[in-house]
Amino acid sequence: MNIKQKLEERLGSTIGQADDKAIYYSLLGLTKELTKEKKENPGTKKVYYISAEFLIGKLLSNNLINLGVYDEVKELLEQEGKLLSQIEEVEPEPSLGNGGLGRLAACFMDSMSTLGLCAAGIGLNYHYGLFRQVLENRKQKEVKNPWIEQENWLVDTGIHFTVPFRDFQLRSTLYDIDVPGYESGVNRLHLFDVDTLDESLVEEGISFDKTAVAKNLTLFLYPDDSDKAGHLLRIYQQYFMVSNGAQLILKEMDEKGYDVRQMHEHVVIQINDTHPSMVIPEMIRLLEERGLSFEEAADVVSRTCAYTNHTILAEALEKWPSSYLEEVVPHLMPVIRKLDEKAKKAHPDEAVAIIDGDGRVHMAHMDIHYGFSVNGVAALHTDILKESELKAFYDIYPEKFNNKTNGITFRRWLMHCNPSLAEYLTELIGSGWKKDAQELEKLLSYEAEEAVRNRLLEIKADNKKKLKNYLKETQNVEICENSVFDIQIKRLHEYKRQQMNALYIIHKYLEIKAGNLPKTPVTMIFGAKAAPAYTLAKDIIHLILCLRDLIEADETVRPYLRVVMVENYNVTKAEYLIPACDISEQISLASKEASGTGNMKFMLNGAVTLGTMDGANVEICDLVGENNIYIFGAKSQEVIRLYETGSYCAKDLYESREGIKKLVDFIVGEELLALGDPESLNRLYQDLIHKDWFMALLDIECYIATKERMLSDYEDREKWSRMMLKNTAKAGFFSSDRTIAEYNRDIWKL
Ligand code: Z57
Repeated sequence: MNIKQKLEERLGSTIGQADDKAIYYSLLGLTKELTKEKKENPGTKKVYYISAEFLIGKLLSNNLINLGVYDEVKELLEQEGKLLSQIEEVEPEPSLGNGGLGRLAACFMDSMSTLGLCAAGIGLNYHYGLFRQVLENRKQKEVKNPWIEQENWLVDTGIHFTVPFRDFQLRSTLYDIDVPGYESGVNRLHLFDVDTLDESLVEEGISFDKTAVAKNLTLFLYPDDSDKAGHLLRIYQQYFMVSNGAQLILKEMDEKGYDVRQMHEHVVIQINDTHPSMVIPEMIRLLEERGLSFEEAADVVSRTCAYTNHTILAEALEKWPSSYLEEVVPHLMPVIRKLDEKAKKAHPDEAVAIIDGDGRVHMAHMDIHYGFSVNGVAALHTDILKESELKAFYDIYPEKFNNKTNGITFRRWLMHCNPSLAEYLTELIGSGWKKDAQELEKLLSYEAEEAVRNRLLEIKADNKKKLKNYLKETQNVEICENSVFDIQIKRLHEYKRQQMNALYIIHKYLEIKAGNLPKTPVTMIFGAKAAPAYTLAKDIIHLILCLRDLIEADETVRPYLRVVMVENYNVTKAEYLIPACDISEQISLASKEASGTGNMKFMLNGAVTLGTMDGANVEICDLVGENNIYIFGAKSQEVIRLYETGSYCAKDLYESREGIKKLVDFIVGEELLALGDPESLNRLYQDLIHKDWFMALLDIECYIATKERMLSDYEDREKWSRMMLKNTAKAGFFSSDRTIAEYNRDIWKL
C-alpha cells in the first residue's frame, strides 16, 4: 500500500472529503506506524540524556521530514486541496521546557538519532507543561497548557517502577515518544509519569494543592528559568525522574546481560544542568543494594556520569538545604554525606565542598567531583567557568573541563520553518548541506551575484508576509510587511535586557515626535514569558505593552514605529518569526548568556545579529567577521571586573547623561502613567536608577547608536543582502549534528 492508500484507509474517506482534524489524526497514526518500521539505533554503549526539560515542539512535520516522506505527503495533500501547514495547526504544542535548555535537549535528540548513536532521553511527562501566557490589561496571566489528547505521540510501554519517598512510594508508568533520525534509525524519549496523577487538582490558572504530591507530581513544569529556586515539589520531581531513570538503565543492562560493575563501558549518563544531579547518589544507592561496596559503586558511577553546565547566574545553581532532602528523600542523605566526606578529605577547600557550612547541598559540586566530564555550552562560557566561576574545580580537575558549543537542528530550523530558503539553497549548492552543514559555505561563491542576492531578499520578503498573515489570523494584529522586522524572542529576564530594548523604543518614539523620521518604518517584535513570581520581569512586559498602546494610539508615530508582543511565545511561533527577521536582538549583558541558541537560528535564516560579545555571539562574530554583525557594549572581562569591584553605579549614569535620564524618566512620565499601572512602572523606574543589576544603562548609548547605524545600512539593499548571505553560509558550524559529534568524540565515545 502506498501512503495515499494508507492514509485514506485510516480516514475512511478520500483526503478531499476529510476535514483538517481528521487528516491530522490519521497522519499522526500513520507517522507512528512508519516510525515503528524503522530500526532502533544499535550499540553496545548507550548514552542517556537526562533532563527535566525537552522542548520538542510540534512533531508531525519534523517526523515526516526525518522519515523521508515530507514532500510526498505535502504534495498528496495539495492535490486534494489541503495545506500541510493548515493541518499542523490542529496539533497541540507540548510545552515540556522553559526555553533554551529544553530546546537544546530536543535538538540533541534529533541529532543523536540522525547520527545513528545509541541514545535515549529521560524526562518527565508533565500534563500541563509550562503555562500558556495570556496578555490581558497589558499584563501576563498564566493558564494551563493541556497537550495530551486522546490520540497523541505517547506510547504506553507498560513499564512501571516504584519510587520510594520518606512518607510513601509512587508507582510510575513509562511513556515513550519515538524520535526518528533524518534518514537514519530511531531512538526514544522516555517520559515518566505518576499513576496517581489527578488533573482535577488544578482549579484556576495554574494554582493547585502543592502538598498532594501523589496527585500533582507531573502536573506542571517548574516555570522558573535560570532563577528563583523551586522547593519541595521540585525535589520530588527531580528524584522521581532520576530514580526512574536509574532503574530503567539498570533494567536495560540486565536485559543485555551486562555486569553493573562494568557500567561505564556500556552507559554514559549526560546530566543536563543540575536538575538531574541526584542520579549520582541514587545510582550509587541502587548499586549498593545490588551488593557493591560504597567505594565500588561511587567509582563506577563517577566513570559513567558527565555534567553540562548552562549558566553562571548564581541564583540558578541549585543548592538544596539538607533538611529539605531529609524530608523528601532521607535515604539519599547517607550517600550524599559519604560523597561529601570523601571529597572534603581529598580537597579541604570550602569553595569545593558538596555540603557547605549552612548544610546546603551544592548539586553542581557533586556533579564535578563525581562525574568524569564538565562542559560549558559556548567557548566564552567555558572560559569563564574555568577562569572564574569554577576556577577552584578547574585547578583540581583540569582534565575534566571541556567546551561543547551549542547547536540547533537544521531539520526544524531551516528545512521545516523556511522551506523556500532550503529549496533555493539546494538549487544553488545541492543537497549535501542537509547531511553536512559545513557545505553551506558553498554559498559564499555566490556573494557577487546580484540575482542570487535578490532572490534571498525576495524569500525574506515572502517570509515577512507569511508572518504578517499569521499574526493577523492568530492574534488579530496588523503589521506592515515593508517595515524592518527587529525581533527579540526569548524568556523575559533582566540579564537578557528586554528593558534596554524598551528604552530604545522610547528613544525612537521621541525622535519621531521630534520629526526625525526613519526612511523605512520599524516593527519591534517581542515574544517572552516571565516566570510567574518574577516581579520585575512582569514589569518589563507591562512597560513594553504600554509603549505598544501609546504608539498605536498616536497617528503621528504609528506609520513609522510599531511594537508587537507575540502572545504565548513558543516553538511554533518561533518557526514563523525567525525566517521573517531582519535584525536579531542578542543583547544580554556580556558574560551572562551562557550560549544562546536563538542567535544561531536567526543567523541561519539570514537575519543580521545586533549583539554583545556574549555566549555564542562571540563565535558568530568570529565566523562571519566584524563587517557582517553589529557588536556593541561592554566586554565580559569589563563586566566581571565591575561586579568584583562593585563599582557600577546606575545612578551616576542617570544623573550625568542627559540622554539617558530622558529615556528612563519617560517610564514614569505622564504619557505612560495615563496607560499603565503606576506601581509597576515606578518599581521598574526605581530599579533602573538604584540597582540596574544587569547594567542596561551602561550599554544603552552604544546600543542606540549601533542600532541606528544598522537601520541606515538596511537601506543599502546590496550591502544588507551580502550580510544575509554571509550569515547563512557561515551557520554550518552551529548544526547540532556537529555539537553531538563532538560530545560523542570527546565524552561519550560510543
Ligand atoms: C536555560 O534555558 C538555560 C540555562 C539554565 O541554567 C536554565 Br535553568 C535554563 C539556557 C541558557 O540561559 C542559554 O544561554 C543556553 O543557550 C541554553 O541554556 C542551552 O545551553
